Amino acid sequence: MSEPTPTTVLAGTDAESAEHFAVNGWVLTDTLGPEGAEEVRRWVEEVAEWPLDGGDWLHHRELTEHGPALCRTENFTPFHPGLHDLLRTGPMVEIASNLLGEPAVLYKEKINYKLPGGAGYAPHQDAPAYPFIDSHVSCMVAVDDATEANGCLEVVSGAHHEIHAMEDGVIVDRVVDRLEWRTVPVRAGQTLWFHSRTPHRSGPNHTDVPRRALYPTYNARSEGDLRDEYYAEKLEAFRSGGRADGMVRVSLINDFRGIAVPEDHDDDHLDDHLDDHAGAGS
Ligand SMILES: O=C(O)CCC(=O)C(=O)O
Repeated sequence: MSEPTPTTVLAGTDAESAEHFAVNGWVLTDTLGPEGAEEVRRWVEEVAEWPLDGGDWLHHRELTEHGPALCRTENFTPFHPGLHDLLRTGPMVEIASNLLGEPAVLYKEKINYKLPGGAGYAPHQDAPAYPFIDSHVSCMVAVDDATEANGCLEVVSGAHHEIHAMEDGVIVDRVVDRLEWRTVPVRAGQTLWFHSRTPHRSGPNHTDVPRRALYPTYNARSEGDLRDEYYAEKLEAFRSGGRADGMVRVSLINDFRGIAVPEDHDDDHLDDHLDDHAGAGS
């Protein structure tokens, strides 16, 4: 098979997609189209308006040069019927099932907002952050066009058969340097599927518009429907406190480069606080 370009868009439900995924550890599909993307954009805006402490969803904020900004929401499908049906039934589950080779079930879901000035993610594999199950397939459903300037994903092809050397959940520099990273711009409505061992990373959003994306993760139903267990474990881990390095704790690994909003944050001292973490979000 010849090396695919990042813009090759496959159906997702056919054998060619499954083979592309098996060989490369990622595949690009056109699941929503522009009209679907518009509807999902509205839904994501509704979720972003939910109160910070008003329910069982999890909102996370980061400190950007523009002040505190929403960076992630998790556990939202129980509270939003449209997003529930999109991520837990229909074509998304069919594609996940095709890529896993057996019926899939939703393991977890998040929205990454990456608002203007929002931080990127260090090189990592998701698998160490996903307890109970060996193999997952995740995807980035682009709500806005994801470009190099606003922090689209970069992936490594064919490197999803092992867990690479890591420190603190992040792939060590000597391995990062020898991997071949490939930037994958994704248009709004397209979906980039990737294996939970596919190395990936992303830069910050240098533009003045959001780069929002949904990230559902699926596992083979035969391994169990463990979504409730996943969130129970995560909440338990989060109760033990935030990250010692002053970054936002959004994951069971320390891949996110966003700066935590201090409890006593006031905008007058924003620059001082950002200076203390200079370079962290890049
Ligand atoms: O949204 C991004 O830029 C990267 C997200 C990511 O790698 C993650 O959430 O694990």
